[in-house]
Amino acid sequence: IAGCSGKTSGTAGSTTSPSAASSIPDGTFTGEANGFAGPLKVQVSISGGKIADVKLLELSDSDFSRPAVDTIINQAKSKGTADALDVVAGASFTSKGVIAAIQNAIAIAKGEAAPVSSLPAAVTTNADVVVIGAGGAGLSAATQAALLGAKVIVLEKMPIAGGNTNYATGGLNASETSVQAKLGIQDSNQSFYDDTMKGGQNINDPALVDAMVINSAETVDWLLGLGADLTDVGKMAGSSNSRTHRPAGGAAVGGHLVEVLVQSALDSGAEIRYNSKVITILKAQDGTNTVAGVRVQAPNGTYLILAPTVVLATGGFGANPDLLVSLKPGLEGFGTTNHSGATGDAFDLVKPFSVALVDMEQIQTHPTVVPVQNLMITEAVRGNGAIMVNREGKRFNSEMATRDVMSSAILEQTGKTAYLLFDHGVRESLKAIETYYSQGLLTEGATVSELAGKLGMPAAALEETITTYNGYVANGADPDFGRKADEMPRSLATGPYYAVEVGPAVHHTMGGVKITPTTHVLDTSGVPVAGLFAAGEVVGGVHGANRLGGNAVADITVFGKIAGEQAATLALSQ
Ligand code: MEZ
Repeated sequence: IAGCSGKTSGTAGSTTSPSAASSIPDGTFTGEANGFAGPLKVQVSISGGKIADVKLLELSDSDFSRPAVDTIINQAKSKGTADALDVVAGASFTSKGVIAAIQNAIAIAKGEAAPVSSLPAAVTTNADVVVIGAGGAGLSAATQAALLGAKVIVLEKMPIAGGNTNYATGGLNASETSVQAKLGIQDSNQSFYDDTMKGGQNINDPALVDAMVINSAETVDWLLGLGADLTDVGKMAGSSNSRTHRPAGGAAVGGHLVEVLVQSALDSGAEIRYNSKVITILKAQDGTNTVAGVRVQAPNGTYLILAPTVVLATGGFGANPDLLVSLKPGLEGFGTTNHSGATGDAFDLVKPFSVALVDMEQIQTHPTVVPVQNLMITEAVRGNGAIMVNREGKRFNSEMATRDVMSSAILEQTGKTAYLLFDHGVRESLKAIETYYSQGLLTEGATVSELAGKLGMPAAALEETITTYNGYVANGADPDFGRKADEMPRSLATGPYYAVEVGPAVHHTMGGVKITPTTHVLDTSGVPVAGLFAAGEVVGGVHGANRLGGNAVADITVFGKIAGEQAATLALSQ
């Protein structure tokens, strides 16, 4: 993908005193990111804690992209925030680029990203632990390693932290947790393990699944201790019990966790360097398969960090269409929910260490993604009661089927998309829906028949579908598709009604480097590469052939924390 090279930077302008209205200080800040063809630079003026003005300073993309840039800039000015800016149909790379540049300027304003002028000079330095990637896994590793006393440097090629974790919405799966106990939810580690293996078609690495499950409750407590809110627990597809933890009211989990983890990493002493791409993992000169640090490309030059341990937390490759299609040709033409940096850089980085890769061809599509705009509608909407209908106004599958099954079922419908449909009761049950509403993604009708008219669907058929479904909710059984009673938490009886057209898009790459349950990276002979650890989507084997919704956030936080612990312990013992 053009525009994903990480060649980004940001520069600070003048600042004045912080505004009382918000944590964003007033002033003018320059943010940069890559568009489709190259750099994109914007100047953002903050007044009263809100975006007052955005000026385009540089655009390498063709003039053809200018309308998309103007649309995003106008949205930012009218909303006054860089949140929930809507990617422009047909110009997604340029749109994502300009959104990233505005976010970069805001991150610089808040002191969360370093402007170019303050980046450390491009000289060789030392660390105990180098973490590659500031997504959820990298930030968890950095926090834990720094809490244990290690000198930690996190290197992030993008201008902002978070990676795909920024888009994680539905929640974090964990069993036998203190939160579940408080809410009176019955669950067990055995059930979480069985569901994960079944969802992954039993090709998962059982030892990794076991480690994720066994450590999940403790990791939830760790995150709560760092200040996270995981007090709402819902049920997601493929899970036998309610175990998906998220902030109160069903708000999106990812952005919240990124905020908490960036703060925790910094508070515990870790340093985060943005716009800093690792181009080589250094190998010890004694002939052993041992890491010795990294070579970094930053806007101010190329330099080395010498370190006895490296944690790979670079994420997956869901935004690398060439690699995706080479592994799974059927994905030609599919969109992706991933951020533009998810290009699978790690696989080149680890080649000199003969690292073993597993399950590379196992790539998941998420079934409910808005076509063209590639915006994911969280599975939690179905978990909280939505149904799916085709263009004929009929249900066609249990909406709580796993993502592989649901994606295939949608592709069999007329037009290869379907409609996710719910009522006002479902909307009120899940705060995440407010984002979709404010983005203008939802078609609304005061009645089922009005909604059908707007969708061009036969009204009588849609009314019959909803009446029949509401009867199944009342009886606690779905004879048509076997949706279970506790998967139908509410009837669809309170107008207005809402619908959004959705179809499958690439979401998660289940394959990656092979690790032990303690996150040591293994070579092709099954021997650990000394000093090399990995966590998160860069790892293969945890999810088998299909990841369950909510298991990514469990994976990144559980194994990120373990990787930080292992790397720090090894580095400090030397
Ligand atoms: O784990 C996920 O990918 C997830 C929960 C996505 C979502 O639908 O919200």
